[in-house]
Amino acid sequence: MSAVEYAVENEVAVLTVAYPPVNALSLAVRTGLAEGLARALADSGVKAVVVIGGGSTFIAGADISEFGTPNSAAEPRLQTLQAQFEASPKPIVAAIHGTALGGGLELALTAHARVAVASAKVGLPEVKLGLLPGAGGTIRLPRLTGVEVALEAVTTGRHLGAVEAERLGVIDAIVDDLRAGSVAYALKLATDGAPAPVRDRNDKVSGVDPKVFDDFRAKNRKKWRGQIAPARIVDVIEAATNRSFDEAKAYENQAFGELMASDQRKALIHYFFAEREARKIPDVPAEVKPLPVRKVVVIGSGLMGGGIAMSFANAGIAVKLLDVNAEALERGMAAVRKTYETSLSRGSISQAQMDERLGRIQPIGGYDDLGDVDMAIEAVFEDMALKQEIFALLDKATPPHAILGTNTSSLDIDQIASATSRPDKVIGAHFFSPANVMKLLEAVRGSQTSAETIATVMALGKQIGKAPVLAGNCDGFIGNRMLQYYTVNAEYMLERGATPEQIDRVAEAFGMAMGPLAMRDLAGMAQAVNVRAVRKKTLPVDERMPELVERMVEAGRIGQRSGSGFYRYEGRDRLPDPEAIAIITAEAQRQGIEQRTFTDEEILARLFHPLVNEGAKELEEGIAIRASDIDVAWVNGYGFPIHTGGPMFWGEQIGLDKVLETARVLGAENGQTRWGPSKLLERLVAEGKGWKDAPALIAQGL
Ligand code: TC6
Repeated sequence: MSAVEYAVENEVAVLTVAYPPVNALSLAVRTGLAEGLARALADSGVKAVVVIGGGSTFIAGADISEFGTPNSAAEPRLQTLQAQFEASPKPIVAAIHGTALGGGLELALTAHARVAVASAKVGLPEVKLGLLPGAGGTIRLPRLTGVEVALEAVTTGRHLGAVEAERLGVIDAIVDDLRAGSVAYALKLATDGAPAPVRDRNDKVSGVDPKVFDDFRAKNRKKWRGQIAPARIVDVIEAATNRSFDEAKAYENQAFGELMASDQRKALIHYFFAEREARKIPDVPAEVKPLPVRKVVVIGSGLMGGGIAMSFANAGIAVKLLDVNAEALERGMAAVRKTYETSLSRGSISQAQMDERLGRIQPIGGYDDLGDVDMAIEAVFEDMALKQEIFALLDKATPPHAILGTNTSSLDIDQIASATSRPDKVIGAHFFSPANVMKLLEAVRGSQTSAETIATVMALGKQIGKAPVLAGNCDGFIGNRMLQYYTVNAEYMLERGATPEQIDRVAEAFGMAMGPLAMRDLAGMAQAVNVRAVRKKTLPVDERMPELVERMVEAGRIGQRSGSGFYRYEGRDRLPDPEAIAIITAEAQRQGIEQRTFTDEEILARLFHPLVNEGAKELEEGIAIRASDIDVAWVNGYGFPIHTGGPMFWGEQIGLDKVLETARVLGAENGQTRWGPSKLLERLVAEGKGWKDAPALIAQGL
């Protein structure tokens, strides 16, 4: 069957793209469209053409899975098809529902007009794949919207709703009945005459002050740190204003080629598929259907509970926010309201949206009224006895089908589940703070968690806009288990002579929003001392916990809020502080550690290689299903730079042998039990293999 169906309706040829799931512009679709257009042009009974998507969407872009294969370069290429669209003597209308993204929108920009339903979205999200819109999007979009809108839209890759897109000139008309409305619109163009192709509309790209581009670059420099694509996008949009269309197009082709060949493009496309792959669980077959979740109860109205409640309310799911402490509940609801008010004042939500979302959150003071919930998520502090008590209450108060989730970040899921009569329905649902913002949802399976419970939480995660990842039940699960190696190692390096500025500068240049020591100052040190006191008791005998945080606290330097920690602060500015260095040096002397200098390269290795080594241990133990799941967790939960693809992808790119070498050094320095090399890593390096070979090696036994 052809990927594009041909029909004629009221003298209009309707080309329906039928290539699930998202009608991506594979060779089959491009061929079908070229053939359909040729047929329509040859058909004397046809006056105009409509291109529409079959199924749930218009064309969601180039076929990403085709990149780098012979098909992507085979004719008709997208640009050939676009030239045919623009040269068509019969007007062409793109009829848009669902999403018109990337190459899909770029194709629509070569139609004579674009008609959409109000729920449609359009955008050029290539930047998120490390690319730029290489099929003329960078130089056609500003011809419709003007340069400033195009700069913002293409460098962020943001989806524009149809109503906004109509106001900006991208969409020509919004209709209720897409097919009929587009056919009528196409016929009208055939009768009245079609507008000039977008490529020939020059008024919005003429006489643009070059300062606009310089200002935009300067404004975003920090935000784009480490990324290549956004700056190249600005270059090409600028070219659209000071070169002819064809010259600018040639420049766009060149820049697109450069980005296509870049490591960042590879990493970001790895990430795109990783996020989707993470939702597929090998022992949860597709036949296991998720249960519908219409109403949720969140237990605990602190920062975390409130954020979780907002995540559901924002996605249209009704929530009860339960706290037995009336005052805490009132404070929690006030905090939720305040967060919405901030969003309202920034213009990111409307008053109506705020009212609607707040209206979905119902504060309740006890367990009497939970007969209608499909899921509960407990978000109280980390105390096993308290959690067990709550789960026993939930087991009695919620209907038998309800899933019981815990937001614990460290406790044993099975022990929590043992307080209920439904351990198959108990699961970890670990959100990251602030939960209404952070995308990671770490689902944690206990030994009895059922396939249906897992399927439900993974689907629900996607529904509320999170990136769900399934972890096994161990201390720290996937993400926090790795985190200690990053933060603790920063302190080992301080003891050995690196400075806080140097460590943070290396981490930030790599792409972390904030280096580990500035982060420690921001989070505050007092709580870290308590956490460490507990952790110290479980450390293996060959390991010593650094005590710099303790020394800082003793000196009254408890972090940014106190004005000093590893740095001193003037307002929000962090400044190097000789006093902090003196404390570090004294502690190094006390421990008998000889200080030395570090190169940036060594700091980078010591900060990030241990993550990869620990990730490999998680694979060995079955805590993470695949290396790419760890990437998804670290990008969304810990701000690991997405343009590296995540720690595991990055580790493989730089060479697993290097990671192994660092693990050997750190094992010798810090204790083999936890810091020494993963067996899996050793095998992969010895056999010259990569993460894709890990499952087979693990199955054989390491
Ligand atoms: C471009 O156009 C460059 C042009 C330059 C000129 C050459 N290709 O996300 P979902 C698959 S670059 C191939 O779960 P949703 C996806 O892997 C492209 N496959 O669904 C998944 O497969 P699975 C610019 C694709 O409803 C399935 O479709 N375009 C593509 O939550 C469902 O995906 C973009 O960057 C694709 N382009 O969201 C858009 N897109 O079921 C990228 C999706 O086997 N796509 N798949 O796991 C998206 O943003 C979202 O997929 C969505 C649908 C909003 C279209």
